[in-house]
Amino acid sequence: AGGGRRVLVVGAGLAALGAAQRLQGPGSVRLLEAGSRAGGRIWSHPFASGLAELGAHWIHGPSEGNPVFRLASCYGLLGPGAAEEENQRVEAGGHPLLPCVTYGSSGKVLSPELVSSTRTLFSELLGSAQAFLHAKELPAAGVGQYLRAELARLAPTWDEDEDSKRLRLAILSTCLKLECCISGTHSMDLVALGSFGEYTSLPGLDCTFPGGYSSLPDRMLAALPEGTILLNKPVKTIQWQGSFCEKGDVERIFPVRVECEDGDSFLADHVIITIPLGFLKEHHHNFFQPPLPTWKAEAIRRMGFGTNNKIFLEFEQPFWEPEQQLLEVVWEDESPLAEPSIDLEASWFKKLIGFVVLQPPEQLGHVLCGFIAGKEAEYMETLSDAEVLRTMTSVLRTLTGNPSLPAPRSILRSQWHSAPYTRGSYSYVAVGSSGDDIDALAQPLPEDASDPRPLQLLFAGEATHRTFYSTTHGALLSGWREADRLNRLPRAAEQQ
Ligand code: 6YU
Repeated sequence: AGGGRRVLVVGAGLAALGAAQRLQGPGSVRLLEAGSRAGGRIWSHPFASGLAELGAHWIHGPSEGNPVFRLASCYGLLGPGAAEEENQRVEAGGHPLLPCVTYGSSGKVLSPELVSSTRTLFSELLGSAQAFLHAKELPAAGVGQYLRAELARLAPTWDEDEDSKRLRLAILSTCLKLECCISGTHSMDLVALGSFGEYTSLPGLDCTFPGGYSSLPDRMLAALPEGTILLNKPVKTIQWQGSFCEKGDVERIFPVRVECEDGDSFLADHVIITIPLGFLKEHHHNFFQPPLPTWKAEAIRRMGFGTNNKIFLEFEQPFWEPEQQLLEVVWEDESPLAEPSIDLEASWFKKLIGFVVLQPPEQLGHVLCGFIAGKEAEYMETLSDAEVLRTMTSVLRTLTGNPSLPAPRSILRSQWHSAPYTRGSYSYVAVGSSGDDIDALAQPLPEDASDPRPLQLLFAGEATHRTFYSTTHGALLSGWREADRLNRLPRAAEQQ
């Protein structure tokens, strides 16, 4: 790359691919990816007779305002139902709406009326938790404390027998655990009440990719010039505010030098950093030279980044009915008003919220996808496949009341916390943090806009989108945002 700006992008997830796709003007773009594939937290993996999504599962809110939906439609990657206008108008509030059966730990299916009225109560409470966005005073710091205080106030007013009350509280416990999966956190107590209303849901009935979510990053990558991406290239350090030149060309000075773990190094005018917040939290002190300014380092520290994992189980034959698409799990002795167990070894599996039935079974086989968040999900990562499969078999036998329910034929699970270049699943606004920290994370460096070498470091990735954090569309928009920032840079300022 002789003339024009030289841009490096660290990572090859949706934010990075979006940035590369959008950059304009003369110059070169190169993606440095630590792993052996593009897509990052989008990862469709062969399983049973089809694919399992180890990372992102749905397009949340597939409608015209969702860039992932628009791009996937334009590439022809979605099924016929997804494009229907009727589907796009559904207000699902960011959740997939699936026909459900709820198993209780006594081995019986719980009353759908009780489950449905409890769910309605929980969504109303959750809605009220989102209303504190611009409030001057907060009744609690965390969403969890707020919800529990409301439940403690309401429970004595429930006009029903003790047994129904007990079951209602147990169902509410599952609702809270589901919320932990959605927010990617160990406990809703850790999620900031004051910012909870800032996350924005788009209209549309959540949909999946018939050919796997990975078909999207694959298509984006295929549209880039050959050689744009270097795989298995983990970046070790980024030196900025420097004056570097290539051997034999002392004329052209670059402000940034990126060094990889294998010793290779690359010089650039601009680097777009899309690495997950989990990695940044662990490594930013040594990763950037000079270190990040305190305001950015503090934003990284304050923001939340937790774990949501999936456990896929393949069965010879389904034990569920064909119309059931979500098998929910309720531990009948639990209550959100009681202290949760801290014995991970003895009760990690109780954090599992249930299983989504993968569709269509003719194509994918009889596969359940379990969801589990928090420390329990991280503990699960330390167990072997055989141990997890054994525990899941025993849980399902308890829930169905069938001690001879056949064990699953095979298992696959995600291990996002152990993944060295991710260290968790996605970001949330933690107690002590706010949307301002997301904006601080997104601020380019050097911070002085009149610096003669502007925009040396740019920051993208899901954790840098103030209203769509934790989603693929947030990631994509953040990549486009940073590319646009560079595209707007006056040409004169690009050359030193
Ligand atoms: C969505 C969904 N979904 C489930 C699970 C997970 C996530 N998401 P990337 O990590 O992709 O790329 C960075 C790259 O950088 C990566 O490849 C690294 O290897 C590389 N890298 C790191 N360090 C490096 C180094 N040193 N050198 C070089 N390279 C390096 N989103 O829309 N629908 O159903 C789900 C789900 C289990 C883990 C999800 C979902 C999140 C998305 O997957 C994620 O945001 C993007 O893919 C990230 O892209 P990126 O480019 O930023 O990073 C009120 C309120 C609530 C708030 N939450 C509500 C929304 C709920 C979110 N839904 C999640 C649910 C599921 C099931």
